Amino acid sequence: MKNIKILLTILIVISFSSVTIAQESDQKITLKTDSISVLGNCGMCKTRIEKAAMLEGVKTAVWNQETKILTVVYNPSVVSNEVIQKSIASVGHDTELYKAEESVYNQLPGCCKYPRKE
Ligand SMILES: [Cu+2]
Repeated sequence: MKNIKILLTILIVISFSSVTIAQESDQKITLKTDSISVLGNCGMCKTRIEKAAMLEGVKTAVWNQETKILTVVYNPSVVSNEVIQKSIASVGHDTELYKAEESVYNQLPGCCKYPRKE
């Protein structure tokens, strides 16, 4: 009988903790994940692009050198896809929505001068 009581207590504790976990994952659903096409060449570009994308409200930003796709996880109530793209364009990298200024692009190191679409 005592064993059953202990078992019941354990079950109750487990069900309470799973409710807490469910609530936490509900909060995570408010984060958005977007894939953005960003032009660049090398590892230096990757560092520059990801740094520019890490604005307030951005949880993770990972740029794939092969596919030229940036995957961002962000809180849409703090920052937007457009603002992130503008920030990346401002450091010299063309995104699907914004082109970098010619003068900024020209200041990139030689290895980072990716072929631009016209
Ligand atoms: Cu580069």
